[in-house]
Amino acid sequence: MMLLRRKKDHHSSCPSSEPACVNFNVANTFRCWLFYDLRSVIAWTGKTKDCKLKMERVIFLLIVTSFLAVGHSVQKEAKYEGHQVWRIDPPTEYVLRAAKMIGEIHHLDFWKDPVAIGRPIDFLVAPDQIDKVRQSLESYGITDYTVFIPNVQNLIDEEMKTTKYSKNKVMRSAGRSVANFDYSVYHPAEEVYEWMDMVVDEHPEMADKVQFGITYEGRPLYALEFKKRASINPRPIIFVDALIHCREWITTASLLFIFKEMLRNPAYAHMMEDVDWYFVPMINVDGYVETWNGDRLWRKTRSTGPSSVCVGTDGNRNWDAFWSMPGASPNPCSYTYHGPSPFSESEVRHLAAYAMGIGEGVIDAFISTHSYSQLILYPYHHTAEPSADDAALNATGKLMSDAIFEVHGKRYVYGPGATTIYISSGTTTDWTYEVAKVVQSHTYELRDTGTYGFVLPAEQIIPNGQEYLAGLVALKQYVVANFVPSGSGSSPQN
Ligand code: 0X9
Ligand code: ZN
Repeated sequence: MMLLRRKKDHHSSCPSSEPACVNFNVANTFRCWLFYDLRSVIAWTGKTKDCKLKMERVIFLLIVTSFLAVGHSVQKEAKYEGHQVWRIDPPTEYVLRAAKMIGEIHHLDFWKDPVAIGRPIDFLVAPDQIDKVRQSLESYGITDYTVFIPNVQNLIDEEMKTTKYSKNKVMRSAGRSVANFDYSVYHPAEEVYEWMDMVVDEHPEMADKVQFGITYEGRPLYALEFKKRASINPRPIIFVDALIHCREWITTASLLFIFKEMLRNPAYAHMMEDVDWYFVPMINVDGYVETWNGDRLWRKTRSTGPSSVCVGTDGNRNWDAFWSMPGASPNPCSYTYHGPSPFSESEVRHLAAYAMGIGEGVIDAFISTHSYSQLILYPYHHTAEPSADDAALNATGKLMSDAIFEVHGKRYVYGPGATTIYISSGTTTDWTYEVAKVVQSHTYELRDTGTYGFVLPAEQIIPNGQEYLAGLVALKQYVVANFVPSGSGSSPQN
């Protein structure tokens, strides 16, 4: 075993000649363990019988905990070993319907839902499902499908390599500032919290951190409010959220970059100058912690009902707007479970109350950030009927999509959620539109279109942030040009 191998150069780190029993402790013993073999350590500490017994007990504990730790990390790291993402390009309605049925039979995690003829369908297949799903597809005569991502675990491993999570915390925190924060890697929840603190510390003239609630597991929910105090009032308000689906890491990462640009890059000073911003970087914090420490592909909240065998509710099906209508599942084990009641989820309920506290019809635009597929979706999501503001929403969709295209040539398709992708009910932006009366309510689906899906390489954070920022600049210009001070005319037309 590697740990027991003697390393000549490090002898000095262990007490050598006549150590007193009182000198040894767990940390010291473990350090010595790295450089000495077990027998040497016992011999070193075993000068008295009493001392030897103590030492043996410590070593036993160390062995047990080491095995537990190794077992745990192996299990965690290997969770998606052999999992594949398969793609079908449905050529007919029949294949589309068959894919939906197969999804239900095998409880598949659709990364891209069956939507329309010619629109790719992506779904995750576990190793033990490969044969069964293949047989199901073949029984429906579907032989034309591709293994789009051959091993999801490889993507997760690559992603982990680029994070700085494993580095020493003290080193990572040293010299931290908004300017030198590393925007090109993903950051765990505690670092996002730290980033928020740095923002308010460094920009007291315009930034406030507001706790608007707590998560199911008791973590604080924070928003950053940016209001340039010296500027004219009232000004338009844009509200941006991220991470209601916690596996969509790019949502938070790109927005940290965007707000840094808006705070520090003179070219974007007008963003803070002309508009008040509300920014919620992590809604589903509990789920986000789970994606870092357990299941990288967790999507839902972490709540459990008293009678439920499955954990979590889909935060984007839990809003009190057309709740439990088609496009949401009553099954607690489903990826789109709508929860036991509207706003059952602490995170969703608090976010809604916070947004409503700003005022009905007061917020000029609300963006809920998701990934992936490169889409700008606006209400309605629960029905294919167009909303009363369809034309205005379509116009801003086009403005934003065109602006995004200019940056790196990425196409973001825009349109009503229900007809552009699929029907879903109880969503954030149907609620912000219908209940909070925010006309310009949009759901962004960031990069990519499926090559990496939810496990987007960190090197794409900044490019994706740059194009999303261009979309926000276009939206901000529209909002400023059409601004009518609150309560007088900026609510939906219905
Ligand atoms: O299904 C969702 O909640 C969103 N897609 S995701 O892959 N990020 O989960 C899309 C919701 C937007 N609206 C409609 N589905 N109509
Ligand atoms: Zn999502």
